[in-house]
Amino acid sequence: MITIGDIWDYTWLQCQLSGEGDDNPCVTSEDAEEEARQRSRTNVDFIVLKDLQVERSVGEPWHTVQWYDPGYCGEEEYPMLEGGTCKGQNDDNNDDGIERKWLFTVNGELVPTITIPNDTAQIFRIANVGATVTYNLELRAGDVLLPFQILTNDGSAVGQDADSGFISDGDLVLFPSARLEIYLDRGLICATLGNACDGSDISASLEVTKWECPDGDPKSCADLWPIGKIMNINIEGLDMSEPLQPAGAELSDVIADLNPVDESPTASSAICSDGSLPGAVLNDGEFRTIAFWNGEIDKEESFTMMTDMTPRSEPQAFDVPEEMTQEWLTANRFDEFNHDRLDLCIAANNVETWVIHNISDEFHNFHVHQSKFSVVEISKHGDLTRDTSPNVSHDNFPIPPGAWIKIKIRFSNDVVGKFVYHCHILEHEDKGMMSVIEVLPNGD
Ligand SMILES: [Cu+2]
Repeated sequence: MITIGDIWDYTWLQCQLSGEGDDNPCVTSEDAEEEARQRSRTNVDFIVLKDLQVERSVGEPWHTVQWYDPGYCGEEEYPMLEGGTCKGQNDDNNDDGIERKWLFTVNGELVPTITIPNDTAQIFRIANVGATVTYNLELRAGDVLLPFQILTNDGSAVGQDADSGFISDGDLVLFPSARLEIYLDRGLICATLGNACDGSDISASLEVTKWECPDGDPKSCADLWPIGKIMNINIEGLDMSEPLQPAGAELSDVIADLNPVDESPTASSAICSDGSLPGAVLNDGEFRTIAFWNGEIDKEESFTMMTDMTPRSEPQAFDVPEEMTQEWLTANRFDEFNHDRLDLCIAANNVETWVIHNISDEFHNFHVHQSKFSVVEISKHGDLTRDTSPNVSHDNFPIPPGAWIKIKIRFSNDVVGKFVYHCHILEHEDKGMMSVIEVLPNGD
């Protein structure tokens, strides 16, 4: 994983030190000294999640499998993890003479232990760098879910300040490529543990857990992944008397960018690289339409992403494929990624609004290169830890089956050229849920 900059570039505990920003600057030198002291007592660690499917003939070296198999743990609904691999895969008594392991690594290790020293707070920078698996993570101490504060998702600060931090003890749902940064506050954990917090060490863990589809049926919305512990977290000497230390984070200026003042959309005189004209400029209230679809019901599953450049002001009825117009389907449906095909061509120097439908029967997560976006409306959300306030910018966003989201995204002259937008589940994007956008230079 590559990281740029420093967590304290956009996060603080009580106030921002000199030169860091102006959301909440430290006022006195004492404040600044205390802030520096608190930061020195805050560990910042990465949690890099990467799963691997490997196999070998008995006695041969391990190698990764050629074809990824969601059922690699077996056909149980929720196979259990044991020691970071599927339960039972540690026994090498397979009928076909091939040993298999599905490794759920954390920082390259199986079930590593991290210790949070006494008198220390903790920031975890979590990333799902796997290709396909979606993680739903929980922090647990035995049966108790531990609370944490979400600082950022996908590198963008979640709207909050020291008084109104986004506290959660729930699901950390990370689709492929998703990142979350969370803050573990010893006081907050102690408040949750109550009498158990008597100054002795707490054995906590990071667990992959089940997750709920919007309709409550776990099998209805996505592939099912193995569940169980993937990391031990030893919190030393947790003591009730330790104070709360909520953290803050600075909202990115991307959002301010999405709300231009005194600016009218402008057309470009440039021509798209396939010779066509760029899409019409969107007027107030208008949007373009994108849809994820898993192909026709009576055919083999395919992975398709369709884009309609036509400005519209009413969402189309996309609940079932039959309701799509036949001409639009014929013109737009694809079954594999084609990097030569241009799906969307627009002029830069505009804020675009897109409505993205998931008309398939499983989750997809929307991702676009070059620019973050804000989600301004969502039809139904499900059980996802995502701040959907329009003040938060996103890099990828999960869309439940049957749902749609409305996003706003600014394309400046800094991002002209061709790039892609896609579902970030590797199998899906490779098989066609990926489209090419061209942004044409426009004005100055
Ligand atoms: Cu997908």
